[in-house]
Amino acid sequence: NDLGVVAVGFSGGQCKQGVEAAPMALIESGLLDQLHEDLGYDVHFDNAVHNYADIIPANDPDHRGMKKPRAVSAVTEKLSQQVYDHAKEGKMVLTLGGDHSIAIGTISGTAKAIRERLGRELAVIWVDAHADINLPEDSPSGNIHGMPVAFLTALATEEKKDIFGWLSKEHLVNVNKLVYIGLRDVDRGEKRILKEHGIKAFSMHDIDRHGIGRVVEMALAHVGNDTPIHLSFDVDALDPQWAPSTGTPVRGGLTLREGDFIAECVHQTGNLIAMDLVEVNPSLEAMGANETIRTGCSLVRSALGDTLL
Ligand code: DIR
Ligand code: MN
Ligand code: MN
Ligand code: MN
Repeated sequence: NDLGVVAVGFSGGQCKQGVEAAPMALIESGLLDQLHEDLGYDVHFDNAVHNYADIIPANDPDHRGMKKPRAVSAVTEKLSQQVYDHAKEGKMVLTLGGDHSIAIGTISGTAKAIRERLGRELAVIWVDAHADINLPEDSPSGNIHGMPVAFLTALATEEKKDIFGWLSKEHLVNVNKLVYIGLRDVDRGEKRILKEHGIKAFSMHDIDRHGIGRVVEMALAHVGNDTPIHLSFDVDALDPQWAPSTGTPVRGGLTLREGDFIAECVHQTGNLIAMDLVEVNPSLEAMGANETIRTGCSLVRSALGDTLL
């Protein structure tokens, strides 16, 4: 029951300071102790929140509209290796972000490890208010946390080695192994991509219509019941009532129980191999920071097997 934990104090995929403080806040609130004491994991953690200061280039002009492209590329390339090193040994991997651009590192790392260990393709369940699948040219913001899925699926590609050119075939995820839950703020170009590629997506409308139980059932059916799953959880999938301290809150989101329920069901498949928890920003809506951190801890515990009874 081994769990590798990577704490990523990185905020360069978007413009607001503060997400880099989330891993320490989550850990200080006792998350890793709970995973060990209550859920029985052997936690492998290097006791460091990585900020990658030594590999972030000083000169990093915009490229194809992307902001801080070399910084995000360098950090995610390094993170990819860290996550791979855990996953190739068969450990479950928990990554605490950081903004969602770090998923370029985490998912590329697990995708490669799963191919090598099991000869399998990875499935990704992306729980988020946003689709994070903008092509650089279509992005309204230039923030790379709105683009990770585009790079991970090779819908966006780039030759330059120092701007995601390091991503190779073994790092990538097939668009038909991807499923979204919680969407409610999707950009025009993203809607086109989702349609064009027939990407499975459950919006808040679908959750209202079918209920969370049926939606999770459909999402897991799409993934298939013997496919390794990487759960990438953006805390802004939850309604701001439950997660106010995040960079781009969107009203009309999941309740805490709906978020936990998704995580619990993914755990129950027995196929979860990695989870990211991202976009907790304790410096925003400081009044709600504790609430948001509690929410983040709850989501992680649920995904890692906390049971209510
Ligand atoms: C928006 C916001 N779609 C963008 N994305 C966010 O900047 O590309 N993702 N906030 O989490
Ligand atoms: Mn012990
Ligand atoms: Mn989001
Ligand atoms: Mn996101």
